[in-house]
Amino acid sequence: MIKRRALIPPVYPIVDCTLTPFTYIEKRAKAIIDGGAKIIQLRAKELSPREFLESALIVRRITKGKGVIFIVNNRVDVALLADADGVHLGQDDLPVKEARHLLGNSKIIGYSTHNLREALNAVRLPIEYISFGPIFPTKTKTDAQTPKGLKGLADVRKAVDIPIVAIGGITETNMAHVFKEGADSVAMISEILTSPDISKKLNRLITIAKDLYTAT
Ligand code: TZP
Repeated sequence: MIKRRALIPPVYPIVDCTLTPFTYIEKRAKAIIDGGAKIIQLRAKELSPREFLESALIVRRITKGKGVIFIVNNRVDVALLADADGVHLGQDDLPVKEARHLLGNSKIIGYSTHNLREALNAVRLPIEYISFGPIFPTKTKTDAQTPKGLKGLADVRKAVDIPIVAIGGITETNMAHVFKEGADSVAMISEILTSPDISKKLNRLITIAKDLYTAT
């Protein structure tokens, strides 16, 4: 049994609004939560700020009191207004220190990294976890960098002790390899959102992760 860092649950579903029409956000998020997710991120690159906030308020409502961590992608303002549990910041979003200043210490901040240099820089920042990827090719993020592979992940794992959420092309079939190379959590978009039964899919992913990992 491999040990993992406990703060970020091992399966990290992302509701991405390019794959989820605005009117389906509640249904999809509910299915994810019914499937047993303990964390959920809302990613809405293409929604207007107003629609993003509206969606975030919906996800907050359905996660509230259920022990599900709710993370807003990119936008500190939306995270604050929706009382999310945290924000996930990209390299071009508000700088982490300024975001921490606005969010206070009780909120979670995750930070995207794509190579060893970014990961090493990230560990000095006031964040709870890094994401690293893309691990494998992905169609979901059109401007994604070259896949870093399992070797890229293993190199980062050796270099940093912060929780790593691996992302990019992760599936039910390859997730075991990703955990084996040191990820604490696997973030998935298309594998979950294109599934004909999202709750069952989540349930299966969580069971697989549990068999592989024990929390530390
Ligand atoms: N960041 C790096 S790859 C990616 C993001 C947001 C997209 C991951 O989507 P999928 O469908 O799980 O490959």
